[in-house]
Order: sequence, then C-alpha cells, then structure tokens
Amino acid sequence: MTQPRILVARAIFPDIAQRLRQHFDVEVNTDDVVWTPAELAARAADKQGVLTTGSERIDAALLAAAPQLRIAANMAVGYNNFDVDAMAAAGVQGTNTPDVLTETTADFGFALLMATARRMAESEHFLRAGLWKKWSYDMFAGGEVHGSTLGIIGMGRIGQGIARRGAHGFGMKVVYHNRSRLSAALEAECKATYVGKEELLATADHVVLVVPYSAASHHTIGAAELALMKPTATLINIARGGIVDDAALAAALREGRIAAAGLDVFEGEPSVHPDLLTVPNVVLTPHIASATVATRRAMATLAADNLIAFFDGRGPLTPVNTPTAQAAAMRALAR
Ligand code: 8YV
Repeated sequence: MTQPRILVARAIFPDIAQRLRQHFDVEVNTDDVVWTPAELAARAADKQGVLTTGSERIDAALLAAAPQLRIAANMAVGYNNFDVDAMAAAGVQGTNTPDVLTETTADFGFALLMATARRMAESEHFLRAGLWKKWSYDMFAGGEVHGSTLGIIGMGRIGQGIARRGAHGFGMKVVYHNRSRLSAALEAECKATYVGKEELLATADHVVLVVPYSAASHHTIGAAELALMKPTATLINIARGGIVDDAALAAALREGRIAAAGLDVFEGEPSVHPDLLTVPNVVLTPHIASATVATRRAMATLAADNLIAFFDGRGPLTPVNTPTAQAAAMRALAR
C-alpha cells in the first residue's frame, strides 16, 4: 500500500521529520523559505497531509488546489491561518497544538510584562550606547509590578497561567475579561475577578492580551481603548498581530498617553510598524513566546502525532474543526 504524502511546510527538528518518514512519504521545506500562497499550493497539490506553521494559510484557494488534502496539522495553538469553515465544508481536518505551550508562553508573557514595566530594553540600549555616566534618583524609574493590578483580556489556558503567576508569585490583584466567565473554582484558583473590558482598561496597571485572533477581536485595542488606560499603564500583546492597532499604539506611546508596551506579535509581521521602531518605551520581540527548545519540540511532536493518529484511523488528537463526513469521504477517494 502506498504511504500518504505529507508536506512539512517549514523546516522542523530533523529527528521529528525522520519520525514522519517512518509513516509517510515526506517532503520537507528544509530551506525554510516562507512560500507564497501559489508556491504552497503547488507543493500541496499532490499531498494528503500538511504540517503548517502560523505562516501558511489554508483557505478555499489552497483547498481547491490540493484536492487530495485531508488534514492540516498546525504547529501552533492559534489557528487563524486556517479557514476552519472552508476546511470543514471541503472535508479537511484541522489540528493545533494546545496545552504543550501554555506554561512556556505564560512565562514569556510575564517576562515581557516585567521587562516593559521595569524598562529593561530601554535602559540596556542606554548602557550599550555608553550614555551611563552617573546614578540618578529617577533614572529609568518604571512602574511597580508586585502588588499592582494585572488586567488580562482573554482568559484561556495561557491567560490563566499569567493570572497564577501574577496573583501567587507577585501578589497582584488580577482582573480579567473574556467572552465567558471562568467557573468559580478556576476564578478562585487564579484569584481573578471578572470585569467588563472598560473597567479593566481603566483600572489595570498592566494589561495583557491573550485573545485568539478573529474578525471579532480585530483591533480589540485601538485609540478609544488606549484612551481609557491609565497614563502609567503598560500594554502587553502576546496574542496576535491585529489584536492591537499598532499605529494607534505607537502614537499613544509617543505622546505618553500610556507608559510603555511589550509586543511579541505585530500587524503584518515580520514587518513592524515603523513608528514602533522609533519610540523608546516599547519592548519588541520577534514572536518567540513559545520559543524554548523543549516546547518547540513538544509542539512539533504533537503536530506529527496528529498526522500519524489521523492516518492510522485513530482520529485527530487535538482537532479544531469537524469536517463533513461526506466531503471527507470524497477527499479520501480523490486521486
Ligand atoms: C508559534 C503561536 O510559534 O502557538 C501559537 O499560536 O503563536 C506560536 O507559538 C507560531 O504561531 C508559529 O507556528
């Protein structure tokens, strides 16, 4: 029996690619080029499975160009690069990598909060530039972290991880806003209080964004929301570019309408809004919140496990959609 053909759309750990080769006929993008949609479609045209990252879009055009495709396994917990409805209608399974990155990403969110509030990047640049000549009482005096109010927008697993760190580790008062309230037990465990978005923005010293990206969450933070925040507040985005209006944020930072921001994700990344590159009170990192060796290995392993389980007939481990049975059956027969 011929093995399913799998496309690994970006470079991954060589041993995980090797493991996939024990199950499948595998093509790996070993050069790690970010393909255009047309290049991705050309490579996926004869494949039954694809292992993607957030950089590859699986949409109606790709589905039409890859008639045999049955599963796209994303190496990410966020899957806004998938048109999940178009995939379900076309009979294509989508999977993601939840849980394995939760604590690592929460660690990074907290690190970015601390670096931002305590002005670590700005002061390091000052030192490297040879500008440190004397101690001053207010030199790089930032915002307090311990005992302050932490506002979390998006209280999924990562948001809860940040809440636990803030409440239990730093004695912070935690308020959160989410589409739905957590159970009383989870609220107690996270020591978190549910509030409306406006109240959160007006009262938090540090606002952390951890919402999934969708049309509904586009520009969750724009000029109007920034205007509600305290002038001493910090804003942290580890969710997705597009959750924040980056141009409005750069203006607010430049004019001192909020104190500082820490950003790991950007609208149109890897491009970064030029105004963000010139304001001093922002810490910028290149989408690395899940980037520890152990966690990236766990993400790649789970994506591979999803492909293996799916083609073994055990079903996907961490599905993000439910393909229609009839369309899925048609795809299974397509040659
Ligand atoms: C990934 C992420 O590194 O999991 C996510 O949703 O944003 C990151 O952990 C990135 O999406 C690459 O796939």
